[in-house]
Amino acid sequence: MRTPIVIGNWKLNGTRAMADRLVADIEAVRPELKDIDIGVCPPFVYIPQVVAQVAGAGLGVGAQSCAEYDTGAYTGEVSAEMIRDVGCQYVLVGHSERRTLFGETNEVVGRKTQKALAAGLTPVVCVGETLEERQAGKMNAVVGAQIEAVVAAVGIQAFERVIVAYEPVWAIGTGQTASPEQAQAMHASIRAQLAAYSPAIAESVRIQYGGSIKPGNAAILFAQPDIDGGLIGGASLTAEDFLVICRAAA
Ligand code: 3PY
Repeated sequence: MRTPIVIGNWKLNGTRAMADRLVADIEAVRPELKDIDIGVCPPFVYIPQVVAQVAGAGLGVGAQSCAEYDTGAYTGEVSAEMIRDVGCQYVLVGHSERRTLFGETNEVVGRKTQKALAAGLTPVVCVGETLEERQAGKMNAVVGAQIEAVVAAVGIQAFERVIVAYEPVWAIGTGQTASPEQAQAMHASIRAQLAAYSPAIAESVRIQYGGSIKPGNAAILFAQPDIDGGLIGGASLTAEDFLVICRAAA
């Protein structure tokens, strides 16, 4: 049995006060949600305060990206080691906004996954196709190549410590969500791809769905057999919505 995991991706949003309130509200309900893992990914600058706040509360903290380098003259970058050093457990890697707006290729995502694992973090590797790719029937090939690049970089065994997040690009920040059937089909396809390397790892790897998950559609998505929770964007910014989504995964 895979433990569902719900992670809030705050993106470029928040203030110290907002982080404080949101985390306090999630923590207050955490004891009722013992059967799932929950994490939040604030912007870098708020990570230390959130880590201090959640100490011992069973809430994981992650960063939204990490550098593909360890150290050196890379202005503006933050390494996986640093992220681990301030107490994070997770790091998102290859979110579609990183791929499309910041030019992260499959190879870069592979290297970042490698750095995250080496630092002792759990990488949440995001994959997904654009609308054009889906309309051209290329979605399985595109997502398959994204997964393949990570397998090539870290090896299949490392997937014991990797979480995959399937986030169709056309469903991110658009209000459009993949239907439960579309999402399930892609999750099953990712699992089948991994099973060709190791059936045991394919069975145990957690695959989250992401892309406009809301309180109203979370339960039906999470009810699909190969969907193990969600990576939540806008709806993770208010405790009310985020907690409805967490409850749907429990
Ligand atoms: C979204 O739901 O918009 C996301 O990008 C989650 O990462």
